[in-house]
Amino acid sequence: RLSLLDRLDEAQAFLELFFAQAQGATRSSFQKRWAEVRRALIKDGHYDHTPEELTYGAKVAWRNHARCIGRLYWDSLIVRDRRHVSDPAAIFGDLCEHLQQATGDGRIRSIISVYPPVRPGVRPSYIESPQMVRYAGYLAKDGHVIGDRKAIEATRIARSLGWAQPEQPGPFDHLPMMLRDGDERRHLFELPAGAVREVPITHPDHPALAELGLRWYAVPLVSDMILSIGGIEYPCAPFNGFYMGTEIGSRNLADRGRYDLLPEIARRFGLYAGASDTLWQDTTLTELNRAVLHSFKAAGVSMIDHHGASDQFMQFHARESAAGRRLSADWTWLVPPQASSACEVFHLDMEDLHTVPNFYRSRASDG
Ligand code: NRG
Repeated sequence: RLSLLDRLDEAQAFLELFFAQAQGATRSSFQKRWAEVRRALIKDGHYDHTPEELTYGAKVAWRNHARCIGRLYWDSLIVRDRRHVSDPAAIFGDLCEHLQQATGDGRIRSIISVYPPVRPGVRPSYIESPQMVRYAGYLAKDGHVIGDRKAIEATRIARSLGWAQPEQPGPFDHLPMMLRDGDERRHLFELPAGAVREVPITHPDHPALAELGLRWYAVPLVSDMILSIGGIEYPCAPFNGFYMGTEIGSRNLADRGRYDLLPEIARRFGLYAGASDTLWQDTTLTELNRAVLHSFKAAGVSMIDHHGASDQFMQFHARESAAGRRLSADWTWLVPPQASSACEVFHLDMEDLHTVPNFYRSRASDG
């Protein structure tokens, strides 16, 4: 992606940033490291980050990511340096440990695992699945869908690669994780039983919701983004934080292209009214969001509501300004899909500055 000149520029800028924040760093320690990195880049087109550089780079990539509303605690990211783990089976095994560590007892920890970077002439393994945990989607001949509509294609591919789908397809079947090795060969791995913490969705006042048997997994572990630090790209650097309720309540379970549950839930709650100006969809969305927040809280699994997330983001914004940094933010991604104008972020001017270090996608995007 980057030319040698761009790579040199990014490396220098990153090292300047790193040494400026590193305690007790002197101009001469930067000069020494930069001379070394510059030589390596010119000679081999590559340099290796020290563990400290990698840790700081991953944190700053999060701090810079314009589409994330949850950046206030960027400095508390736990960075697992896994650059010595390279084959798909070993990566998958290691990621199972990441998931377990992140899930804990429900108080979710924000973690990133970093596997080998791209080197000149050598492409490392990477993960094709957008997240470690995904639910399958099945399209019946009559057009009826079971599960996540967005995963219909991935489910078909998994099956064609030998995944034995459950005899009785259900709405929340775990898809196997799909990795590619350096030769672009696909490898499938099934998540071990018990590895995935899930939360059954119930409503505080409407027992009818539990009858639908809805659930969602606790930890969003995003696995298809490329981490870019100082001109070096890490195509396999899966990370997790925790959910904002609307991701599940307003999108995953509600979008027409996902579980499309609004009509069904509205009917069960007696909210369905046909005419759009009764705002039955708005009311149903609110109730579904209440249910998601209530269920995660009852299960003791970390989750933030969108008002809390908006407030945290404003705090992040204030801290960044105080540190003399310009805010890079993407309004279309940051503004919650629920009660948008009641959230302060709706009223904030934003611009995506595409700052590096950062995370980006080379493949189709996932919300
Ligand atoms: N909307 C997606 C997940 C995207 C990332 N969300 C996070 N990330 N909260 C979904 O599965 O609904 N994170 O790292 O916490």
